[in-house]
Amino acid sequence: MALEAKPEEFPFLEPSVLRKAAVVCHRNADADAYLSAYALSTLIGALAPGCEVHIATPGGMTTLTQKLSAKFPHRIAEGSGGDYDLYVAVDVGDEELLNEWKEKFRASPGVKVLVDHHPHRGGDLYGHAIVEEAATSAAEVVCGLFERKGVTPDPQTAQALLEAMLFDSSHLAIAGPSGLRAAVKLIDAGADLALARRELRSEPDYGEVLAKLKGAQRITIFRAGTWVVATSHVGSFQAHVARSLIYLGADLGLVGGESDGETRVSLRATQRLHEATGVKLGSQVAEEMAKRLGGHGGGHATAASFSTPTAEEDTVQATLKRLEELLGELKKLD
Ligand SMILES: [Mn+2]
Repeated sequence: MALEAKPEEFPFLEPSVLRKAAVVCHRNADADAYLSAYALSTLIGALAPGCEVHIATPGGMTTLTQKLSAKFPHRIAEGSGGDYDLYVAVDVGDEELLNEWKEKFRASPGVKVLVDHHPHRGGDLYGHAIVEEAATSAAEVVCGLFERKGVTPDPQTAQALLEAMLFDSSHLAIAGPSGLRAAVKLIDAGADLALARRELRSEPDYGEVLAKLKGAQRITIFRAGTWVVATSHVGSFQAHVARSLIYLGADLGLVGGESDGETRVSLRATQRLHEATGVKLGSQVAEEMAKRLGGHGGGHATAASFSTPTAEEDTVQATLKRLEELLGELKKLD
């Protein structure tokens, strides 16, 4: 079990001996992961000026992140060469999402820190964990670290953090008081809100549009009491389609898909459903299903996913059974 660390003790080793650090994002880095890593790199640079910092993006980045990384460029770690004194995993959630870096963490004698807003599920991979589940982005946790270390982010870093925060908080719509306060501080530090909004806008991705429209065509509707549950299946973009089901008005969306012999299921729920029923999709559905069917998964109360080698149809049926345990009988609508 990682120690719940005191943020003011970051980076948990004497800055003067810190020569090389790696900040590692979750697989297919999103804007929150990459830009939080970018900001952590400046923080490490401010605390340990001689330190060389690499960012690692196992399995690459999303299209939007690629665009943002051109504006916030950073040295990217190549392959698995070299060892580091300090490893910081950021926005990772499930440690499986570190890909080959998980083994690198294990094998290295360096200091390993987790900075995250996803719940940390034990394990001994990290020596120190700075986790704030109430934060709506990893960037918000990183902002707190800057503050606790008495470092003011430079305008470019403030911009990166604000964009990460907007990206992960539906443009602050779901941010809490501390997220809003952090956003204002970043603006005071030189970040431009209008620019951040513009830069997060991306060209529609044809594959994503197609997946969402096909997903809508294939909807099956269930009711559990007054709750509306919608399911669908697509080969990719399951998370986007699940979110679309919520936009269309479902209280809970479940989207399955099979690729490379693996079934992926994404789940989304409204805040209203979570508050009224107490159901947490991450711990009570995604993690539970991964345990029952083999595989891995997790997430937040209203957004979660899992993958399993079990066939898609069996997986979806078993997940609907699990939802019945939590919400009551599901009646299929014709
Ligand atoms: Mn995040």
